[in-house]
Amino acid sequence: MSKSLPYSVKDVNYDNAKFRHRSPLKVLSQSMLTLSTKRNYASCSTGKFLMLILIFGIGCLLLISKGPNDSAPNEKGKVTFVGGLRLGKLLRKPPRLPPRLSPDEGQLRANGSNSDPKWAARQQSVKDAFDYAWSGYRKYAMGYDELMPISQRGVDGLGGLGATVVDALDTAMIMGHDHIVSEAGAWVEAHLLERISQKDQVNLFETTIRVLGGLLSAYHLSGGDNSTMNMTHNGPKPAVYLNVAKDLADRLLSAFSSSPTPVPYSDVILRDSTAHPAPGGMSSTAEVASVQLEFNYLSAVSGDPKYSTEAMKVLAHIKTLPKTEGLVPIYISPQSGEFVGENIRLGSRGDSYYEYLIKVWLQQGGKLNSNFTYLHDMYTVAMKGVRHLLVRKSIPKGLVFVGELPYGSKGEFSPKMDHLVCFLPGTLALGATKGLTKEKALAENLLSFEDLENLKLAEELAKACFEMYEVTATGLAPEIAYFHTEEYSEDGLEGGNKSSMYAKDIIIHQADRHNLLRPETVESLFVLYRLTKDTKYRDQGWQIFEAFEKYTKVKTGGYTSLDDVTEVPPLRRDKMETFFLGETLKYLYLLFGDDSVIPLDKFVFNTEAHPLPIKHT
Ligand code: DMJ
Repeated sequence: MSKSLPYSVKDVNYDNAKFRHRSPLKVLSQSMLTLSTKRNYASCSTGKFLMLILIFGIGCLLLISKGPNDSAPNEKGKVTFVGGLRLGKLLRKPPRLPPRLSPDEGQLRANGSNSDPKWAARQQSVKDAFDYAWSGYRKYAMGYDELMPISQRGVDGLGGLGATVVDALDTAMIMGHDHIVSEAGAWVEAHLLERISQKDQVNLFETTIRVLGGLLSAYHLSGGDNSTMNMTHNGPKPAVYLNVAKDLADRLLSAFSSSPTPVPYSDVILRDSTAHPAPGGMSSTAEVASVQLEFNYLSAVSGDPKYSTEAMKVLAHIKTLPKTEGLVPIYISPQSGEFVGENIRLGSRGDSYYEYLIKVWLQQGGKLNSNFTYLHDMYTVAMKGVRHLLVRKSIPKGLVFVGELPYGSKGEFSPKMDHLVCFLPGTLALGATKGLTKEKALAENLLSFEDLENLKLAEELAKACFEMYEVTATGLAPEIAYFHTEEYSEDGLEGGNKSSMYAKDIIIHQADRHNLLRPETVESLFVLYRLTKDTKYRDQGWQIFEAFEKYTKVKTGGYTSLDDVTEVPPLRRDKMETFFLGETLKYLYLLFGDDSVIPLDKFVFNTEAHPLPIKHT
């Protein structure tokens, strides 16, 4: 099937065709007619002389144009002229040029994936899946934190702030689901302030990344902050989102003010704005170091520096603590301000510490020699530490993975990789090119040795993350995988897809076979596709999406987590996590769509996939 031409090209062909078929005879007669209307002019002697020259010239041209070797029949048997002068050309007006796209617009359409019907259709499938997920939630669980799709009811697993509503809101805006923006926005406007003032205990980190982050993104995408990219005209005014965000953050600040050190407590009682440590007293390193994007942006748009000041003290404090080649233990004490234990990993409780080092630096303008350069330095050292201490290759097929050091760098290496670690390929690529395409960054000589190493590792790790899906019977990744190495092997714990060439490389323990609809791999595929333009990342994302559709979609509404991805049909759990709408489907939608939507050199995504604008300095 022939593709329809862009408007500008169609118009050029049309204009040229208009002049192509005028015969020389027609041209001559039209010229004489024109001359005859100018008799007065021809009656003076200069006029007669000019007219003679003109007639002589026309005669010569006609003779030349009828030479036998100088013509060729066109497809309709008429004569057109090849090589010789065409009389018509001399006498006609220049063709009217069609309207042209500006270079930027032209570029956008040329690269825009939505001009490719295959990816446009796939993007639409993700949009439909989001609608299906939302409809199930709205039907059985509206206002609860999460949907239990099998039991067809809601559950408050995150403190009762309607976390799915807020996590889903900006995804609906980005996808152009106006009715969902209206429903979710109306719920926020009608209920959220009241909920915040009445609820009991919430976790500082989870509430910041999902609820505060979701509100701030919704504020920006709906036109707040003088945003030029108003993505929606539905739902409440941006100021509504900002007011709720401020009220929530004011209460969350008690986690910082109650602590004797710059390290915040992990839990907040919303209704009386008090805070306390988690049972056991420790905070997770990732949790205390992954609230800064949100608090910084809130300070920027509210004009009140207190949010940013408190949050940034944590990172400035961690800068002073001893580390292992930039790597940090997963626990930190709000009482002493020191790290606790030696367990180093980029999975749970460690992951987004590393993510926010580079993203906060990017958010603040991404400049070396600024007040935030220390974050870039900490990130650079840490990634060098990852490459030196945590990266290994599996056997027999050589997948590159990131393991753990549960007893520090002097203890034994564990070839265990949480699915959560799959955020790292995306973060490594983003940190290397700073959101530019690899092609542009290379052409402008912007990549250091470290950047190139990190980019290479990003692509290798993305492969291991994808193979964690490919190796199972369902095509969905387990929560945790172990990798077969010279030192570590276990038999009989394969993923169930015998045709995978990595069946022997990846080991899945019985207790780790669940899938929570997590986003990290598709997040990295999205970032890598944007930055490298390698279409394999889109293909892999589509394969993962199809597996979600096949095995996690619940007939009565919503999607569910699974208990065992190594068996078909898989045992199901009964929970649709908020991040399936906030992150997983958003990243898939963006992966199949146009690069101009939320460009990576203008936005950073918080760790729950809520985009926040990069500060212009
Ligand atoms: C999300 O809440 C965030 O991405 C967080 O940083 C890690 N875990 C989940 C998704 O898996």
